[in-house]
Amino acid sequence: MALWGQPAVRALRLWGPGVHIICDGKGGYLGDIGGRRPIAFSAGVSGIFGNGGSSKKEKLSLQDVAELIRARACQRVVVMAGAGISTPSGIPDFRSPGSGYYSNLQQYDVPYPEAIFELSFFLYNPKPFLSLAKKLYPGNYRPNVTHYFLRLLHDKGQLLRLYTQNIDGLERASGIPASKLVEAHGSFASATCTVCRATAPGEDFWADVLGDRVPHCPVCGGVRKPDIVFFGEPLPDRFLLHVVDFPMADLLLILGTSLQVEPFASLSEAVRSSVPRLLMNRDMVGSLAWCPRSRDVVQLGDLVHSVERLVELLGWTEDMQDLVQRETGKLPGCDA
Ligand code: CNA
Repeated sequence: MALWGQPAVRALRLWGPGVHIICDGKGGYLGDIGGRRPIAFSAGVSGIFGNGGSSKKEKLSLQDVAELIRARACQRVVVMAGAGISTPSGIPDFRSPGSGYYSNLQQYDVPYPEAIFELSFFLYNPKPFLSLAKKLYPGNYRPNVTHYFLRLLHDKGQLLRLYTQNIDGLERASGIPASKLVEAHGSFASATCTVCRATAPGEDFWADVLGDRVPHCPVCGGVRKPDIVFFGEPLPDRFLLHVVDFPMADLLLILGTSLQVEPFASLSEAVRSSVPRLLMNRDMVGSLAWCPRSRDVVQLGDLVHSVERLVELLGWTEDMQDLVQRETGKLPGCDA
């Protein structure tokens, strides 16, 4: 699927508000100030919402979005998710003041926050990353209402794809099939030797990490790194699915992300300008703040409350309760 050259999907995991994207005020990209051209998104398909560019449209509310989903006017929902969907499961995000990783660096022996996801630092001292990894061991945390809402969207046949920046595996744990997921920043499902590139299943990596050993390659002795995308590394090939998914989407949900990491963040601009974008986050972020569109809906505040409100408006509360009960019973260490 060589639609884009490798450099187009290099991970530019920016940690500050350093990306300045120029848009034309109608939701279209013109370029970015840094000279790095964002991915050229196609916006040609005309869908149920017309061509979107010029006609005046009513402002949408959360209730309107719920109605579009409930009436199945939106059947190809694309989701962009970030660390904020997993904070209610107990996994800290990066940027939340007080609880986020940035505020708690003293736990890790790193000279600056980015170091934990830098290959050169990992080769010098893999322990800080490995201790972070150990905390994310599958089974330590459980999916929460947001993960199960996305699973329900899939069960209803309306989830086109879930793009996540998270590396905690909770989307998989909620029962969303791998075919519906793009784990844009990789996962712990496999590991690769940093020297000879030999790959291994994630279980081998976990055995070492849980035993507080640095994982080494049995072939050449190099350090093994799980297939998590570090700064400057290419994103997984599946990320290229955005080229077909985003132009086809009829609704974009953006959940629990600061939209500060590229190229992921720019996907928020990749849906057609007529397509509603619903942001549910604690604060206003990214292109929805600096390049808003007429069909944007913003629901600020705690994600669990927002999702519960949406589920209620959808009339899916009972379905959710059934799903959560069924699924939590399947998770390890749960007697239900
Ligand atoms: P981030 O930059 O930390 O932003 C998280 C966003 O979510 C912020 O805007 C928060 O205000 C918001 N948020 C947090 N909790 C809630 C809540 N309960 N309700 C509403 N909003 C909330 O994280 P991003 O995902 O945007 O940044 C991308 C990085 C974070 C990726 O490279 C990830 O690999 C990395 N990360 C992942 C995890 C994980 O896998 N769970 C944890 C920490 C960091």
